[in-house]
Amino acid sequence: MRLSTSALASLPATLRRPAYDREKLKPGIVHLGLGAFARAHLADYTEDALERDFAAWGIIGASLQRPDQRDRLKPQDGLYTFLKRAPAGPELRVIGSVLDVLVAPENPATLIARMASAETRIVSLTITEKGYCHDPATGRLREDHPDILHDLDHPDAPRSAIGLITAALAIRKADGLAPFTAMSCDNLPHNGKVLRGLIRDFAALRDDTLAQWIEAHGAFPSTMVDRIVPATTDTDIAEVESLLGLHDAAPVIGEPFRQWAIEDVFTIGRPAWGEVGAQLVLEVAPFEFMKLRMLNGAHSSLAYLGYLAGHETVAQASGDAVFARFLHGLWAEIIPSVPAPQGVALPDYASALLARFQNPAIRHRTWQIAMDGSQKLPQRLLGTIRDRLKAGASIDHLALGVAAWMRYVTGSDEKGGAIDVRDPLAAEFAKRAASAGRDAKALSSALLGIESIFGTELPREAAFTQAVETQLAKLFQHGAKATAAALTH
Ligand code: NAI
Ligand code: CS2
Repeated sequence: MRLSTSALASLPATLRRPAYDREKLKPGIVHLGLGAFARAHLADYTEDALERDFAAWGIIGASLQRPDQRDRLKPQDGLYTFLKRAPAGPELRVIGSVLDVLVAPENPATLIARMASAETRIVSLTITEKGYCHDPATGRLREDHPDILHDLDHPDAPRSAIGLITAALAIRKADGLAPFTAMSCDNLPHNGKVLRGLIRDFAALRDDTLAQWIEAHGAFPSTMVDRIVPATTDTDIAEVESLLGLHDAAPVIGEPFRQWAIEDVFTIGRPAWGEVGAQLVLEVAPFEFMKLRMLNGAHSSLAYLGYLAGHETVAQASGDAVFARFLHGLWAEIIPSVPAPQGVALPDYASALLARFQNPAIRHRTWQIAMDGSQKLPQRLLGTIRDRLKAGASIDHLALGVAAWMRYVTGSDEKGGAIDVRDPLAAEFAKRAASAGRDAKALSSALLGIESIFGTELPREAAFTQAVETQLAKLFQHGAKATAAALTH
């Protein structure tokens, strides 16, 4: 039998399911990019908030690309299972806060109308770093981006999140409605400020008065989001079915840990997230720095080094003593660049991160984290490197993280096998790698020349370019594990 509203009654009484009258739940949030993370984080917090303070905060999800999420959730009335995997064992919860899923490419007007509706008070996003059509090094809108060019030509049928949000805000302005709050939940530094700039700049390309209205009345809270949520596999689906006793085509898997720091600026209210563990703060930056640099910087470095050393998952790579030691050395380089949030001891935070990475119940593939490095490196490693260079401090572990990315994007692993490199710039990497071969100087110089990743200043810093070139030469010569083992700290 399939998970559905009518099937809920067949579940064991102890199994957590919506503890509010879901038939009466009205929508209040549109979420763009309804992937695994949003359903294990935003929707989980919102489920708790609805149980605490029932109000019109149901979520209408939207995919801007494929219909698969909608096709899996619609037959289940939007219900799905969240399987929390702790070392002590699994914990199931059926989540009901997602009411429906729209597919933008099928009918952008329907999604825009939903966002423009007075019912919609928040539009949130997890569209991956590449979904913002921005330049990762500067955070500015890429006006030459194919989706942006398309949306300027087709303002009523946009395909980018930026175009869709702007089109909906234009209708709200014309209808005399307040703008919804646009809340990014992606791993970008000051994600609210970046989103505000992108929407304002895109609107200005269409209509200056709209841009000014958005700038004057819009709300774009920055957030720091954290929960490790690997992509769901067929094995996960089978395990959930055996635990639940029902078939769920769209479960999500995650760790028990969750954290959410949110700048408390909302135009028309928000769910009771603060009452269920989210931190409503004036300034998200300390939380962002800490998380993006210490968790995500380590995640990306470990993903490239671990993959090259033959580790399929983060748990396997961080469980390898050589890479656990590398992580300690990396955090020793990162921590001095992170202003600790009040009450947080960063060495303890690092120890907690290692335990989270080593959770054997979470099968987070190094290959998945390795994706889209061109969109991730600036905020995860390069900002820290700039700060360390300014301080005249060592960057050997950080440079090895960048060098491992370079080695990875050549598309050839240490056994000569092909690597399926997923990145908007994958073709560019392949072209530059083909001409450089295994020459560390040529390859590092070619990749450092990609301005949208490294900007113009950093590639002029000899301390940086030489450190990366040295580590890359060692990777070619000795491999990832021996190169990491040789680092001292
Ligand atoms: P996912 O692959 O399950 O979902 C990604 C969503 O983004 C999909 O709906 C996809 O259609 C959409 N998308 C991809 N490229 C897009 C584009 N160019 N334009 C518009 N939409 C696009 O991935 P998941 O796990 O949901 O992660 C999504 C984002 O959430 C991450 O990129 C990150 O920023 C954030 N996040 C993820 C965490 C995790 O552990 N998975 C943890 C913390 C943050
Ligand atoms: C990961 C993140 O895929 C990746 O790039 O580093 O999604 C990571 O799992 C989250 O940021 C953890 O909160």
